[in-house]
Amino acid sequence: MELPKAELLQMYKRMVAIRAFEESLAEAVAAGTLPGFVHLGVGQEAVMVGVAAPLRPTDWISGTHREHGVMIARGADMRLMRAEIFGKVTGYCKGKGGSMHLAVYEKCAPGCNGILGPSQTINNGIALALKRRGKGDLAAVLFGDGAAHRGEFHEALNLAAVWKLPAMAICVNNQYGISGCVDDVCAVEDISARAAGYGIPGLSVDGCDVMAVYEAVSEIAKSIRAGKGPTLLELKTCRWRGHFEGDPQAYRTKEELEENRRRDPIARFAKQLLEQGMATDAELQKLRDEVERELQEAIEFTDKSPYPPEEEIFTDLSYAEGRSV
Ligand SMILES: Cc1ncc(C[n+]2csc(CCOP(=O)(O)OP(=O)(O)O)c2C)c(N)n1
Ligand SMILES: [Mg+2]
Repeated sequence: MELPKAELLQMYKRMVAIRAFEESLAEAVAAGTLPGFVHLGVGQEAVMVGVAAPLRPTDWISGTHREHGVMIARGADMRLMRAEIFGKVTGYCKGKGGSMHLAVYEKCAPGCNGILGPSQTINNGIALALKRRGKGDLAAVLFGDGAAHRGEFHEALNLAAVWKLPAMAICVNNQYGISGCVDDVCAVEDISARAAGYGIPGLSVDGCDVMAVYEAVSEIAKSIRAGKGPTLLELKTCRWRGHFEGDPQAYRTKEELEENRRRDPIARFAKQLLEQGMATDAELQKLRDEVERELQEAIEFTDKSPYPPEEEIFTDLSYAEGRSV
């Protein structure tokens, strides 16, 4: 698929930004300055950018506990993202969402979700609202391979299929649900094969190849906008870090981790851009430098920002108040 150079470079920059942002969070956890559970999507950048880039700004994208990157892929401001994750009042949710409930409504990204399963049923609600609005927008939801074994996965797919909802169900198969390897808990080779049980198309794609993801999502979006209902897309990828920061990963070998790094989606995309003459080394370096500067600004912005005042502890806690698609 041929895309304009500016779009390709923006995709590269966003992949680099996601990794830099996530790695800076890992450093903060290690330094003890970021408390709580943080699940990072390092290694999964092609999923986030490949899904977000071909969709319209008015399409909705939601995720689970590992999807900060999707919001960066949608163009969210890293300063407000980082401030939110650090619980600062300047964050996207005034510091009350944190990592696992981060939401960026202005980018139609209703957020992460710490409970496995409901993100798909919530997404059906968004898709139903979009269908009724009738402007051809769709709702995409990312969830893990582990979540694909939950009841909500099946219930949500069935309802979306029966009601022909404009819902794109995207299973991010990073091969693990915490410490359980997918091969030990799943009897099918491709999770996308489950789509057949609901009479909808299913497709598995290399989730480390951003262009392959882009193409698959573009095609599925066309089918959904033509009123054909949902598709189940499985993106096979790998997470480079532990399930959460601090996870000793005793359940996998060093060799496996090294093999994952060989599938590096960012290095692969850079190679494609260089080989196809779409970018020079100097252009890619410039983008990496810009990301570094923007990240430093985000760190300074967060450090200088205050925590929410105590008297606001009970405000802004309603999920739905004042919100609609
Ligand atoms: C309903 C529910 N059960 C259990 C958990 C605990 N839990 C958090 S993440 C996780 C594994 C998730 O695996 P997967 O869906 O593959 O996503 P990944 O962490 O690989 O991104 C589990 C079991 C939870 N959050 N919600
Ligand atoms: Mg997983």
